[in-house]
Amino acid sequence: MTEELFKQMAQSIINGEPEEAEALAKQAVAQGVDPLAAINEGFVQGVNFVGEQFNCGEMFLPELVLAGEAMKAAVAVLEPELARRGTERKMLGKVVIGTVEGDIHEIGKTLVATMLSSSGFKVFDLGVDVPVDKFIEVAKAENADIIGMSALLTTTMVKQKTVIEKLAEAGMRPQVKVMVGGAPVTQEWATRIGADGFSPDAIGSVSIAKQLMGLT
Ligand code: B1M
Repeated sequence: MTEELFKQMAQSIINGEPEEAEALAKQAVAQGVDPLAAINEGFVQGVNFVGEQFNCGEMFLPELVLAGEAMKAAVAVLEPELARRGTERKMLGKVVIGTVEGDIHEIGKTLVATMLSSSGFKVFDLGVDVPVDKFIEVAKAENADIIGMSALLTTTMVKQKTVIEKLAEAGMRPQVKVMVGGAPVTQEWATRIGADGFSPDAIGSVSIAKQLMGLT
């Protein structure tokens, strides 16, 4: 029966139905289903599928956006339940993430943030058009392990370099690791600016973040 519920959960993400995802999450809570299992064996299966389909051109942007929203709706119901049960997921690390200054593209960044958070990272999402100093300020205040920066424009990706330079000036390197991404960003660019990790997609960002934490 739980297997069937997990399948429906994955399907609600694939169909991009935030209301259905929220209802299924509430149903799981009401039935006493382990919220961690609901996230990992239910919803995350759907988001992984959507990400893969998007990467191979079988699904498109609107589906991706809706899947992200559905995922957020489900996690919003399940996170408090995890905390209430005192079975909060093992926290893998703290990530401060945002889209760099001058850039308002938010979809990819939000997907990466959702994937990281669903995988057990504590994520501080600063949103879009994030000033250089804000990344550093929040990373310091929250004692973050990783700063993640998204950039979608060739004119704004240079801000990723500025943040890394300012982090070094603030004496926070190499303790605070840096992961970069976004459509124009490449491994070559990441290496050139001294970033510790790069991922071309949201799914890959989870393995990179785990690597940066020394977990794999
Ligand atoms: Co913009 N835009 N846009 N835009 N826009 C692009 C990026 C562009 C390539 C379109 C084009 O010309 N073909 C082009 C950039 C050209 C360039 O610099 N080389 C462009 C332009 C020019 C502009 C404006 C300047 C247009 C104008 O006003 N003249 C303007 C800039 C505004 C600004 O930011 N200051 C602009 C505005 C917009 C909208 C507001 C209309 C809208 C954004 C809406 C929103 O986000 N709420 C928008 C959109 C939707 C796009 C395209 C069509 C799609 C971007 C997207 O969401 N992709 C885009 C064309 C394209 O990329 N094909 C385009 C889907 C998303 C899931 O992918 O963000 O790449 P992506 O994220 C991926 C990976 O990159 C990776 O994982 C994600 C999931 O797999 N990833 C990371 C992302 N961040 C990561 C961080 C990580 C790791 C991985 O670690 C931290």
